[in-house]
Amino acid sequence: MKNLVLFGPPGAGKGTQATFLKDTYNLIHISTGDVFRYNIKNKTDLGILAKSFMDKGELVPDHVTIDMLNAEVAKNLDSNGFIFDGFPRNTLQADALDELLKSHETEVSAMIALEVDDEVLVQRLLKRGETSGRPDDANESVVRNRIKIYYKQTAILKNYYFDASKYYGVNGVGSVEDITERLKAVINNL
Ligand code: B4P
Repeated sequence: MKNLVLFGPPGAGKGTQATFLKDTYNLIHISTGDVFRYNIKNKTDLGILAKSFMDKGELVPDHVTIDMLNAEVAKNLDSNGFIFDGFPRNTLQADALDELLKSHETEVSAMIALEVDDEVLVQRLLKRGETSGRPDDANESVVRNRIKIYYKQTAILKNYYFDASKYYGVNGVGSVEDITERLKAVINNL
């Protein structure tokens, strides 16, 4: 199995790129943000809980996110592998992912990080907020809070995967097509 962690701050383009990579490599794309948004739209208990955190730009509690991720993986065990988009977001989630994959006799193949300056992130997210209807993109202070939480809790994961010789950084600024090519160059060499 090929299991890729697509990493980067909010608005780095993880979801955008995963859409292309999943077809190229025939992988299952799991976006924790998308699964939460689906549940919010359908007003499930999980969605109601997640919304109260997401609207403020905060992370949804770990046990909820990890249980949800486990369930998504369990649905697709016959696949070629996964693109994890938006997961893990802290070391507890990274440990949980290692454990989960180990229980299925596989592991993370690589973490590929999209590197984008903060001001570019803010502009991208506010632009999306003009049309997306996403409350977490609509307001500059919420967008900046998401970036702050990324540096406080998530960015540390770079070391986690670097120490395991699984970290690859990719320039995330440029056209969507150019960035896809940069990512493929990394994946093809794994
Ligand atoms: P996510 O859904 O993961 O969203 P994201 O950080 O906004 O996005 P991404 O990097 O995928 O950006 P995208 O391609 O969309 O998280 C949302 C919330 O869910 C979190 O704040 C948290 O509350 C919760 N959550 C999710 N996972 C969690 C977890 N594991 N634990 C706890 N809570 C969790 O791109 C952004 C914009 O940029 C788009 O408009 C796109 O069109 C544009 N763009 C992309 N590439 C571009 C390029 N090359 N040039 C110009 N614009 C570009």
